[in-house]
Amino acid sequence: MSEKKLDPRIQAIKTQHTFCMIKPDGVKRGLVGEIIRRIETAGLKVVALKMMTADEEQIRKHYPMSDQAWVDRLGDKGLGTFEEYDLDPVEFLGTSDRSQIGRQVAETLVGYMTSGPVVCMVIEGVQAIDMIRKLAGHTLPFKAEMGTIRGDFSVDSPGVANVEGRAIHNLFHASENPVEAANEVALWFSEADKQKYFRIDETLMYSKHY
Ligand code: 3AN
Repeated sequence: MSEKKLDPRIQAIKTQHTFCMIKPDGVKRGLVGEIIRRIETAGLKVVALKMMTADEEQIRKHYPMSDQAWVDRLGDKGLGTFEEYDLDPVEFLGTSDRSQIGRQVAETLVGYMTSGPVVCMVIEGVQAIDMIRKLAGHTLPFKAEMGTIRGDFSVDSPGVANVEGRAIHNLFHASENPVEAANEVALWFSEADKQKYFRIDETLMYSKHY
């Protein structure tokens, strides 16, 4: 069976696109090459790539900051952290209101993500969204498994970050699901930015033609 005759649903799984980004701490620590190496050697294809310094407006679009449910979810995570460490959020953040804490955490994300250049990428491959999330590891560095980007190269905890009023420095962002991936790819790249090419190893890795 030739590639062209593949069922479109299967073709969509094989060529799934996801968005990922090396955050300013990853760039400043000289980890650009290492992170891209991990993505490529896993068998995933970089189809668009750029380095830029994002402005506030772009980051406010990247994180759904006008979505109250998203802000509240972030607030809940922050509150959960204070509970876990037996700390009083009012003492450190001046409030225990989930929405207010969510807003505060969201503002720290804007500051962090605009603090230096980032490297943005569109990655293509078999179940690329889940593959890149797996390579990234857990959001919180101290929980990220060894062997993942965040587990191997970052050490930070929300217990420290929230109290210090800053974002968690976790090096890398990756879209979580197909809706998020589609939105983020479209936010950071145009259709023309995405390249089509064959990798020499792709037939061997995920094709009948080996
Ligand atoms: P991810 O970036 O891994 O998809 P999300 O979507 O759960 O993680 O969270 C978005 C961002 O919010 C994270 N990148 C992180 O900077 C921040 N964040 C997540 N959990 C916490 C937390 N417990 N305390 C403070 N900030 C958090």
